[in-house]
Amino acid sequence: MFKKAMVRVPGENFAYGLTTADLGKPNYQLALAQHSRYCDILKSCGLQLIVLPPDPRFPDSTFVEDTAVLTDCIAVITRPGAASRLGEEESIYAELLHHYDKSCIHRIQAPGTVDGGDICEADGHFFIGLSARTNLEGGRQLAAILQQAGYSSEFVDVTNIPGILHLKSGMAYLGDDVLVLMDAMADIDIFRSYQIIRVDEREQYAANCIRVNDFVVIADGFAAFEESLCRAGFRPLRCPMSEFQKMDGGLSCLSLRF
Ligand code: CIR
Repeated sequence: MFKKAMVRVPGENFAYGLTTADLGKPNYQLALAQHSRYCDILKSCGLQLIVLPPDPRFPDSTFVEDTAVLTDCIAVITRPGAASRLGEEESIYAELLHHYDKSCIHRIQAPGTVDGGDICEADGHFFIGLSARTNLEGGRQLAAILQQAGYSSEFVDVTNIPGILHLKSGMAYLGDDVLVLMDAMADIDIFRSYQIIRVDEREQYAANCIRVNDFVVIADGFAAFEESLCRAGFRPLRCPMSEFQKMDGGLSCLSLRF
């Protein structure tokens, strides 16, 4: 069960962040409205929200997930893999000091890089995506920190999977051994022991969803995926995400849940 989530309100320069999506420029007012809806949904799942103000130094800083990996007993402050995002993690570290004992907060060191979007936890086992943002050195540091804390992990190389920025752009863990996997990842051997909900290529963006206590928060507009979730016994809640999708962001990136 998650109790809290940390989010950061998008800043006015949000549209100047990094993106590869060819979906046009986001509308700031609509992004604020969608962010506010996202916060309301998390609250309706029972979470207490920690809402950080915009950080105009970093246009991508609303995507807080990339700055930390949180577990029940430790926090790992990452070292974001994009030069323009390096430094976002400092204010998250300062905030996490209110929630974790300082001795339980670890840090990825240079030359390692890790983006939280590459890390997918499945009940104490961590899939660590190696991507354009998370390098092998960063992955190894994270694996060692996790191992010391009693968690297991394994690497998933996603560098050659087209159309995804991070591991979790293409997958999610829903609990009870159920994985959501985009079509291009559904046959990776590492995932064979899980029950798989496969996301059709046309609905690929929907693969980034989040299990929050009794619900699964999904992006609005992906009817076939929503139907598969209901059939598998999950309770989906839809959130409009168009403006974040334009900046390569998904549902998981908008919060740190713990
Ligand atoms: C970036 O390129 O870093 C941001 N525009 C999007 C980050 C999305 N984060 C995530 O998937 N965890």
